[in-house]
Amino acid sequence: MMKLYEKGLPENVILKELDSKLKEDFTYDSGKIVGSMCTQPHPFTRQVYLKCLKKNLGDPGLFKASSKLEQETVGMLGSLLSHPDASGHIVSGGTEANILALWVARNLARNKRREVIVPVSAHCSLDKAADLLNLELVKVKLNDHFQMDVKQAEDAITEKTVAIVGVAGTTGLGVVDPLPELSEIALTHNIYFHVDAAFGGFVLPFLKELGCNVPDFDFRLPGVCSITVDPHKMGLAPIPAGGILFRDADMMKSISTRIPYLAGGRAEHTTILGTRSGASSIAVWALLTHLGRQGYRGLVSRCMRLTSKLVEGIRRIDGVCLVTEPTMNMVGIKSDVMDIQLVAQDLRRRGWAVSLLPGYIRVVVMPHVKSSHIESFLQDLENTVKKLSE
Ligand code: 0PR
Repeated sequence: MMKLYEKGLPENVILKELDSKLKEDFTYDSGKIVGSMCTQPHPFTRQVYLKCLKKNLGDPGLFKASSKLEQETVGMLGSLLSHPDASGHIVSGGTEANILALWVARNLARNKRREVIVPVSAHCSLDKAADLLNLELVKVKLNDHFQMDVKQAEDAITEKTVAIVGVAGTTGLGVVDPLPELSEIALTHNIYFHVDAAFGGFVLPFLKELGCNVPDFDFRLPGVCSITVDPHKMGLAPIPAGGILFRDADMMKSISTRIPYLAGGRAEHTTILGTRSGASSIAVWALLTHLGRQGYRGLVSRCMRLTSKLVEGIRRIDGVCLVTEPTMNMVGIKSDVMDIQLVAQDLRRRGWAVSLLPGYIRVVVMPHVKSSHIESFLQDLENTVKKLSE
């Protein structure tokens, strides 16, 4: 147990102790983190972040310029997702973004409606949102391509439905739901439609630019009301940096809280947090401006090349196979002949930080993953499979 000392310790002593205490953490440089959606932040963000440590977006009266930069950042994300006039915020992550989307959807419905239709593959942040907002998630089964089943989604609509949520890049497999069809259904039934592109929002636009066949998934779809898109995942921004974008600024009014004692009585919050990090949001602004479309396209292209390398390697190993052909830089590995849980356990023993989802191992080929890491992962996977088949 650690107590608060009466007299503090010198900085150098603390820094040394910190180095030793933090040794237990995995590091991105080690190449062993192959199951995370986060990555080493871009080095340029370090100086920007430090420069802006004091900025508080919760007080727009004091930090007017920072607030303007947040809106410029939202504009850049909006332009990435086919709607430069989108409104929204840089928030603490995909969880907060999803909660905000359902909060808006619930308040816009303003009646006895209580249900939100999501695929079973939806991220657990939506369970948190539902619990907080007193909503009920109606979980729809997946089709053979691990996407939300459109027919079942439509059948699930009742007079209680507040919203439909589709995912552009599922947590487990990076699958994109049939969003054009879901958008149509939402329009026909006049239901709020949210797209969780926390991961895919920084991948799909660039895959498209690289010539891949990517169906519409963003504000191009007329039914889409809001999108989650997280800079602290494939955007390479320091944690915490999520993004929530709304089609119309008016939508956010439904969750607006006036803060009468700030900014001459004009301050309004449309986020969950009050005091919130200007540094995070400004770091995203700087990074988007620095990397541009070209920078992100290069990043995505490299991650996809390494994903193909991983896929080829998995295909060569007897005993394991792909859950499905990857859509983005995320691969599900399963086995029809052995317990995949044991495979994951053995890989962990060998030092690999893989994620285990029901029935498969998830590998996310994030920008910190190098070709040599893929090679050594494949080697260990092969050794593990051999060992378990004996
Ligand atoms: N939406 C989707 C589709 C997600 O996959 C996630 C997180 C969220 C929303 C919530 O985002 P925040 O975690 O930013 O609130 N998915 C990651 C995952 O489950 C979260 C994560 C990230 C977990 C890095 C571990 C890790 O090392 O993988």
